[in-house]
Amino acid sequence: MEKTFAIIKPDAFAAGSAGKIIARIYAEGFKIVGIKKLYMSKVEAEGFYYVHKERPFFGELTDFMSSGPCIVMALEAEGAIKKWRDLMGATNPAEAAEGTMRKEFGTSIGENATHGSDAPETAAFEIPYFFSGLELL
Ligand code: FUP
Repeated sequence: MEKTFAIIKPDAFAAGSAGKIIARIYAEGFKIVGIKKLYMSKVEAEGFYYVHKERPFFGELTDFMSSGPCIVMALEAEGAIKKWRDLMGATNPAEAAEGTMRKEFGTSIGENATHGSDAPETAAFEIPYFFSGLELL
């Protein structure tokens, strides 16, 4: 079983879409092994997205991620990383396939409703960034 890390971003949480997104996660067969609501600080968002620190959108991205509460999750399934990326859809909601989370709940490339780890090394950094071992029992 593989684990991935997911976020219901501040736009989707504020819009009241968290319940629908979590229902889809269960319907697709994931097990939620960790889940909590938190309100990231700017510094915490910068640490989470440090790989993007040289990108032009870094300031905007970390402002958005610290603009309101979100839900962070550790998800488990066979091939969880790709499975959740597929369910999320393309980064830009305008390009995301029908039925994906970003198509359904995202509004722009920045405010795109969900996050998911893109590789095993990323998941290995992202899960413990937010969850202790005890929270994943
Ligand atoms: P993804 O892996 O699909 O989340 O996309 P990236 O890792 O490329 O980007 C991380 C986040 O940065 C995106 F979810 C949204 C934001 N972003 C922008 O705001 N503008 C861009 O041009 C690209 C990404």
